[in-house]
Amino acid sequence: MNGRARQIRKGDFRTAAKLLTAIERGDPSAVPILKALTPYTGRAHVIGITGPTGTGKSSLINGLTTGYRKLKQRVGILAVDPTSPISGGAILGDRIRMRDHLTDPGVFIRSLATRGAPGGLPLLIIAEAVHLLDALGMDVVFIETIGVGQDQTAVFSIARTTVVVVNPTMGDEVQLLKAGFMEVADLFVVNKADLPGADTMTLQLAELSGPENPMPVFKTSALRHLGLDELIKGLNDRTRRTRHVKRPKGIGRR
Ligand SMILES: Nc1nc2c(ncn2[C@@H]2O[C@H](COP(=O)(O)OP(=O)(O)OP(=O)(O)O)[C@@H](O)[C@H]2O)c(=O)[nH]1
Ligand SMILES: [Mg+2]
Repeated sequence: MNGRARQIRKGDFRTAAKLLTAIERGDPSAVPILKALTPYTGRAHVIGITGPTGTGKSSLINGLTTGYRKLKQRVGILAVDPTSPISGGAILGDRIRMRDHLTDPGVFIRSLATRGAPGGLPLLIIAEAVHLLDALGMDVVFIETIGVGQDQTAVFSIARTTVVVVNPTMGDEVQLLKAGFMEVADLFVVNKADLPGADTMTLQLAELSGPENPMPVFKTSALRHLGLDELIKGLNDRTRRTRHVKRPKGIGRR
């Protein structure tokens, strides 16, 4: 096996970071390494976290990561920044909200910038980054994206579970449908449930998804650390139902 692929398999973050830079640039030198890693992928629970700007996606990932770490799970986080690559505003913001985990050797955080590409970050880059973090031994990989733009919908085909994060104050359910969130969601989270209106919003969402096959809706407050354990349980239940590949013992662990 290629030396760098071996390093990834051992869980080496520095090699992973370098390879991610190559992936972002579309550097063909990444291809043979990614190919060599293919047999070691398909094990991570890939979770897409999406929803309108400012609903608390990064805060939620931060809180969920704390929970997963307590369960001894390793966590990869890919923050996809569709709009403002160079200002660094969004990237810095995400880093601050995920600061609890910046020095944790069991958490790998990376922002993927579009570098001004129209239509957002190419899906292929996100797919390759997930492939890499999966082979790196991450048990859970979060992909944070904003909204459901035409070009971003496909991200949710990579994720095993897609979580749509909304807020109590957002009201109008028709807007959500129009925005296309219903189609991509596996479960909804009403975050900022410390604010009024969370119960109404939860009911509205449950009704919207239809009585036969109601969509799971979770209420959380990332700010006050409420409802996060229940959400993790909901996510894990999904993994049990959908997981088809088992991670052999000792692989990707440090
Ligand atoms: N009241 C309240 N505020 C929250 C909660 N979660 C996050 N916030 C606040 O909401 C704001 C946005 O949080 P982020 O986590 O950056 O939201 P985001 O969805 O990642 O934002 P973008 O990536 O810019 O779309 C911040 O000021 C958070 O402190 C919550 O549960 N309750
Ligand atoms: Mg964010």
